[in-house]
Amino acid sequence: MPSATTPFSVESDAAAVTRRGALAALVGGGVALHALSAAHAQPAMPPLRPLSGPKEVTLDLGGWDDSKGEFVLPKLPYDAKALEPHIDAQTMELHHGRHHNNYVTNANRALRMLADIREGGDAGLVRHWARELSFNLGGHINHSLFWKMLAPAGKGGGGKPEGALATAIDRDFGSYEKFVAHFKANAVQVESNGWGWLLLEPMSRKLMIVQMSSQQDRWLTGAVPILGIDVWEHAYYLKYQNKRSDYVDACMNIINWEFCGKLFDSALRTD
Ligand code: MN3
Repeated sequence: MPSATTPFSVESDAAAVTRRGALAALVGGGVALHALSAAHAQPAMPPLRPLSGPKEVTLDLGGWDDSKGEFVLPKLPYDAKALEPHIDAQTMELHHGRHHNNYVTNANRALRMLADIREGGDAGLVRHWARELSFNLGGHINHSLFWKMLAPAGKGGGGKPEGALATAIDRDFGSYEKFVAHFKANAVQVESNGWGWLLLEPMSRKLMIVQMSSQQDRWLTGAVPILGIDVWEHAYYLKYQNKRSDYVDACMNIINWEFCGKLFDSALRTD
């Protein structure tokens, strides 16, 4: 296993072409990755579906109540203590029940305030409430995804990605081990509060690892989230104090790769 300080190799142009061709084949029908070469012409890339498209995955986060017309706190998909010893029950209860709940409450409030402004309120406050909406709704979406991106170890959590996501990780990062080293180093090195993300970048259709500051800053328009780790101190401080790297290591034992794989598959689907 490479350490977090392992330098990341730069692939050759030929390798890059091979890898792009491989994803095209992946999309088109699942041709084996190793059977492709740089000499193959690239088929036209089908357009990405929007994030809201695949109903069975992205609309099933439980964060919106259509009858109320407002955002709601989704239930945890497991008991608060189910992620122990990697994440302790008290952290989960506070993180979900207070922090996440605050994002929901404040996102709804921002929407109400913006509606009031449209009915004659102070238009000069749009900037303030737009910022509040962006931050709090970002927090709501991030956490709604995060709970589902984790699962109890041995009960959906842990192991390795499979299927198309595993193939794309090998293509874009060289190997699963190189991906993990890069992903962990990225999350550990987020400055102050934020997130480390694996995403599908919509123009290149490649997997990329990026950082998010706060709950939304530095995000890429159109990016499809595949895996995110919350590295705000509230996510780990009770158990790990300032040892963020230990927390990130622990998280890798409880990743729900099946859910992450569904996000990836849905992003690739063109029907
Ligand atoms: Mn959080």
